[in-house]
Amino acid sequence: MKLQKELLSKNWSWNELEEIQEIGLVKAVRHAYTNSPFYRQLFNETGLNPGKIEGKANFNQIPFTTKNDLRQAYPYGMTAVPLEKILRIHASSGTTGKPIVAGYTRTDLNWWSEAVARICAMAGVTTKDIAQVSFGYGLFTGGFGLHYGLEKLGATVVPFSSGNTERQLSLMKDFQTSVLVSTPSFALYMAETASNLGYDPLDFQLKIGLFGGEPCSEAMREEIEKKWGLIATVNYGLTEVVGPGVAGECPHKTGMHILEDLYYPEIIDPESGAVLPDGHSGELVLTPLLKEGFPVLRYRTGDITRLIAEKCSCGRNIRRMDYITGRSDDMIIIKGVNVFPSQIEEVLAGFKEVSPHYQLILHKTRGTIKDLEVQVELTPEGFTDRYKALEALERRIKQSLRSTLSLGPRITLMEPGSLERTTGKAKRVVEKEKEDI
Ligand code: DLL
Repeated sequence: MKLQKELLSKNWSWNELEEIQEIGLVKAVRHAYTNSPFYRQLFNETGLNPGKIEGKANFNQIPFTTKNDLRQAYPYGMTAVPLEKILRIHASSGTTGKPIVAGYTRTDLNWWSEAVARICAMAGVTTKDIAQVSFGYGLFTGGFGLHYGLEKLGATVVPFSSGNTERQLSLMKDFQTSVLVSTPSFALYMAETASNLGYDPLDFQLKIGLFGGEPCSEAMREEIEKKWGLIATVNYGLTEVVGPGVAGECPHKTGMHILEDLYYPEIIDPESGAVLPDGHSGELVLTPLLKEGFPVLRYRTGDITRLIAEKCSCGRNIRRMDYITGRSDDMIIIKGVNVFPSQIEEVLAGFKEVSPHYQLILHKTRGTIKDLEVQVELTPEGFTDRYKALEALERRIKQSLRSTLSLGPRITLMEPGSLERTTGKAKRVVEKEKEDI
């Protein structure tokens, strides 16, 4: 209980935060230059003197680090300590190319678990809670990251890992699990499965959802909250920076508080790289301040968001990041029109007849996208065998998408439950070459 109080009450004045960040940035640069082969080479090649970086004022002289840089450093080119000091390795899933390898020293594991504990406490988790971790345990940072954070907080942890939905549900009921830790799409899938198995999800003891690892639209959040009768909070993080434990919501749900004493956030224009002021939307760039094993400076996350500086009603001074509206690299260009999957999701959320389950099929001919198909599932209430009603719904969705995107994609309405569910991150975009159609 004492630790939870400490974690919750951890608040800084603006001046204190400023000082922590100024000192932290100088130390992070010094450590990276002195110990990371990658940064030594970067500073030497660009002729930038790391000793001249005095903090925020001239921090933007440091070139960005990209996913590609990390891939090229595979496996240990970013490691800034002797390998024997690395106690654990995680890696990004990396469907294409080499994965990104993240090595953690004992110090890293300590501050990381405390960071995650703070995110959990911020969402309202206490030592009295029983938390079921339904993220995969393995190279993915979600399972172990949340596990050690929750343990540090003092909650009771059920390390279930992902998959095996029926058994998850039965233990969740028997153990009186009060906190569900998963991707939002898996939380929704679990609720559906519970109903299909004849359980009423509202009979479970769930009170809080700690959801992360993928976007969660407001429609999806509402659906999860309604089905499970819990407060759904979202949290954000990425392997390259540490894993989960970068930012999370308090119960006011007005954006995710960034642990600014541990990470220095910047928002940049993804095209020009210019730093944008608070409130402007752009790509999030993060510099972890304490990272020892695998330091990164000005890492381009690819995630599009904005920083919110206004004080939150919870009293915390740290800034919030808004919900991710897309990734700079998930823009789809169809017939010269730029489309983000999140725009489509937002339009679909306006139709009560369709569920939050959707998939975008990019039909390609010799590598070029020729056609976009939006497959969307009807809700059980929206499902009907009246052809005319379905046709009219399809037309309304198409019109609405056309006015938002300037593009009228093909709409395919699917029966409830027909799109494939995953136990981890949902796959929203699927590419199909013509021969596959
Ligand atoms: O997903 C770390 C994590 C695990 C965060 C569990 C929260 C909970 P990666 O697999 O490296 O790490 O994927 C990182 O996932 O750059 C975002 O694009 C996306 N992402 C993560 N959290 C959110 C979120 C983990 N709350 C990538 N909202 C990031 C939207 C998210 N996107």
